[in-house]
Amino acid sequence: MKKILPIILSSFTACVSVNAWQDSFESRSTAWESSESSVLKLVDVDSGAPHAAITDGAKCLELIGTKGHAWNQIAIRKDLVHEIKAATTLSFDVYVPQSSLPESGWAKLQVRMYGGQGGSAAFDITSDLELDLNAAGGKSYHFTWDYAGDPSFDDNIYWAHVGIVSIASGGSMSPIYIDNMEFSNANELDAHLQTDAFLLSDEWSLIWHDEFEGKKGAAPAEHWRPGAIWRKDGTWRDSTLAPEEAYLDGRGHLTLRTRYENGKRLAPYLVTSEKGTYSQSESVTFGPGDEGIFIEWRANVSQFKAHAAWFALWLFSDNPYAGDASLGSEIDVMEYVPYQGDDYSMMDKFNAAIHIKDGGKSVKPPRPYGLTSFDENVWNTWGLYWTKDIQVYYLNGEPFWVNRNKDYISTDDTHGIRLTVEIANGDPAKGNKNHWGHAVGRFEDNPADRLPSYAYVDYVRVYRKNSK
Ligand SMILES: [Ca+2]
Ligand SMILES: [Ca+2]
Repeated sequence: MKKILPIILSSFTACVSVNAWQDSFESRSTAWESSESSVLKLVDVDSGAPHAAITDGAKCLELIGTKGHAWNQIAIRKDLVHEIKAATTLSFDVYVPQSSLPESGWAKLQVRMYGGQGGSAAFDITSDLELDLNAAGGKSYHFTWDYAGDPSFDDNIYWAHVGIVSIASGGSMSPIYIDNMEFSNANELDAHLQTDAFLLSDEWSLIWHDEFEGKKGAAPAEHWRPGAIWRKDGTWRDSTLAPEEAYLDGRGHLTLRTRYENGKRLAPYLVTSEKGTYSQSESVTFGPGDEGIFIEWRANVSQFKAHAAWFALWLFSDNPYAGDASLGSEIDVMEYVPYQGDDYSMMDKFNAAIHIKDGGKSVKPPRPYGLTSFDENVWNTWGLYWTKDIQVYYLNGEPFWVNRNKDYISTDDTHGIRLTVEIANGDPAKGNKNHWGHAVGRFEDNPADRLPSYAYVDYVRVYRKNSK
């Protein structure tokens, strides 16, 4: 996770349904405005557009830079604030003839979005499309930008502009062609997935669950095994692994306690599988299978407030970081990282993400920092609907993230379930910040009202759609 700056989270509704906005540049005029150094035209093949430039209908938008500038703002629109606020993603098709590009160096198209309430912009973000100078004749591109996921994006705005800029290391870049522009909402969903009520149908069966019933103080069932064992020294990050800190409360809940005792930062870390540690017969693992699966956790973090610790509900495969989701992934359904600083609070937000490469790019919900707001004082239910094509992440029965990026959707069935507390002290050399970017200081310096901290789990349930 990147450094967290003071943020104002938008009042994002979990399940938004809007009609996608589309412009195919078919009408006589366009609301795109040229600059003093550009000319915009709606063109068809008869008026000189390359066939490949028209991807929808009969016309496209031709952008001509009239000056030889390496940097050229060639088009701007000022009337899309409603569409920008309602959607999460901007996409369009681009065609660039090779003759439009410099012979050497580099060239890119930059899309810029900025907006605010009053005179000055509250945010100003860009996304670049690198162009291939060596594509013989020319090349088609599809530009997609999940701008709502940019940490700086703010939808609490009254105006917004979208600009298209051409930038080349030398010479000019003209003409280029654009078609099939769309604002879409990545969270739009089929009606039957807009709540988790489909689980009640007889098409779904509960295939595995733990309700955490049992005597007060008892250890959880054996399928919850100590994890992070590969280090062989009983530690993980800055914690001492302490499976005995996970116990039943006698009222149907699993308690995960973390505390500072005898110089040790005790933290429980429970897994249903861990490659290299547990055999297949000792492991319980899941994946989308052929029909899809739904995994549900009910948890409570109202007593989990220790800075430098975090609690997570997640899945981890045998082979999570191959860079190929078909081989497995890390699926963080919720990570709660309590922190209250002078500038911002993380107390009522959780993180979700999918990782397929250690230290590599991850995908997150399309909102600033991938963080979702929730009521941290009550019980909440997190759910993951997972097929080979889509993952829908639910909070209290409503989607908070729809992931259709198949590059990150694991089709592998070796994912174990994890209920973990991890501890990482802030680094004094980096302003006492942990690797999440929060100035958490040291776990052991938490005041008495935050230590011990407790996370509670009411149940973990796994449903599978019945075979047809
Ligand atoms: Ca068109
Ligand atoms: Ca229970």
